[in-house]
Amino acid sequence: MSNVAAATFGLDEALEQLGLGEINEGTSTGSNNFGSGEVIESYSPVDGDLIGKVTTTSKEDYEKVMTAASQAFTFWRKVPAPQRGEVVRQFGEKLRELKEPLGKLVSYEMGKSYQEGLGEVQEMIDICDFAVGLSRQLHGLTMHSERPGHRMYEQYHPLGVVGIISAFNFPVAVWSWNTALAWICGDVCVWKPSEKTPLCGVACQNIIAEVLKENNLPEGISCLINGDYKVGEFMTHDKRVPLVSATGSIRMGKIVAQAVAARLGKSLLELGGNNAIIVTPDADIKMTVIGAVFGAVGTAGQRCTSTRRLIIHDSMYDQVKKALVDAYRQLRIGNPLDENNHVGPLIDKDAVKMYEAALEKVKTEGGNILVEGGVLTGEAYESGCYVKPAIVEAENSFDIVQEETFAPILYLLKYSGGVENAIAIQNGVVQGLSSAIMTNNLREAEQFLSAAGSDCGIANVNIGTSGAEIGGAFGGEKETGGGRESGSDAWKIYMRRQTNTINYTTELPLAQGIKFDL
Ligand code: UN1
Repeated sequence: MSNVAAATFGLDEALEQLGLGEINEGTSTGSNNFGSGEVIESYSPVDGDLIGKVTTTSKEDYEKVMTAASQAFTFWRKVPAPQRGEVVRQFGEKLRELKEPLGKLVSYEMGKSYQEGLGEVQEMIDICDFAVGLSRQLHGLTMHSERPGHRMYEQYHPLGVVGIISAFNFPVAVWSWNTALAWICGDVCVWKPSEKTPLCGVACQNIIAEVLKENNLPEGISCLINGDYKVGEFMTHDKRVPLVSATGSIRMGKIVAQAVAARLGKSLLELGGNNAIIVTPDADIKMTVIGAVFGAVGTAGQRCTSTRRLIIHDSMYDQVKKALVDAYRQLRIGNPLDENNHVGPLIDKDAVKMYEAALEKVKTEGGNILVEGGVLTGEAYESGCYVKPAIVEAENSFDIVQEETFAPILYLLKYSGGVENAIAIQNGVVQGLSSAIMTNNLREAEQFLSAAGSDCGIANVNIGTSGAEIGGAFGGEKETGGGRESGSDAWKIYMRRQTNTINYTTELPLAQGIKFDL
């Protein structure tokens, strides 16, 4: 960032507060990462400037990390869960103190608006609070034994080393969804953040490392590894990692799932979405427009939960179309740290190419461009990553509509007849993450939520597709991967269940009434 801009947005100070102050002069690995591999440079999509350099993890380094993590686990698993919760509480407190600088770094390195950067850190704070409460509740069931004088119950024990592979679009929150739960469950974590947002990874690692140090706890409870998919493969193929939690594309998820399954490990997958909002004749138009626009252009269309399709009843179609086009005219695109702007840049020039290719493709498939897209040029857009959010009238059957393009392109689809027709369109894609219906009609809403309704992991009424709260389980079906992170009982995947049967008599009766006398 230019010196003037850095001063305007307080970026240097933010980096300083996150322990990244010296980073421009050299490389940072984050504590407990022995990085001796190649160097990745992190360029900001906001202004194209180099923010810092991070050393990647070689196979040798990875072995050191795994030794530290495995040793830390033998200690951490014996710490009572509420005490582990206390450490997570302190981590949440540190995040409260550092919310602004971390939100700024997220915004500057990833490109989302500062408001959304702050929201992401808030999501981390929320999951810490949730995990603290949960640390006193990791309960199993008790059952009645069929044998006299026997007691049966189940309990949950920590799993071990949890591997986390996260994407650039939520460079800090998705890590914390996993770690906050894994830590209170007694696991230790090894994290490979996206190579597109490595400094966010180092910043988070610095924060938790300080909490661990203050509590005289082993550093290996939280480990960082850096690099591209090859570094991720160290974990997916490693038997010492019983659970790999991966967020990213469907393509990546299929590779991870197969590698982990080949060694009978567990994977938790949160992959692509192709999220739709159904707009019925009973929809509130104002709410629909706000929900759809935020869903489509928030994070420049790079959320897994971004709204990609609007399925509008033909009786409302022209009205909704007009309202959307009017709303898009008011969007301000520019530096995401400037709070006057609504939309920031895409993550990099490759993402811009994918956006352009998608717009070309939808035209050749017969789509009608309503709000023209395009790459912005000029001094304010010198990184080359700023694009105009586009709206296209299309058909659900178009190949490009069936794909998740990580960019602000909204497809308008029309339906007629009953809500079941809209639901069929909504379900007519391979992804199954988030979905929504805008309606004040109870019958339509309940039909959408019924077993014959939306097939997604998230189904909302009178709310857009993005912006889920941490209290619910987050994830989706079909090619979204089936995993659930964050709230509800998602914690169970981070633990192993053990069924215990205790005999307090002097006899040894066998189950199922089998006789076996000696
Ligand atoms: C993601 O895009 O991977 O529901 C996560 C949302 C956010 C999380 C998105 N709370 O939009």
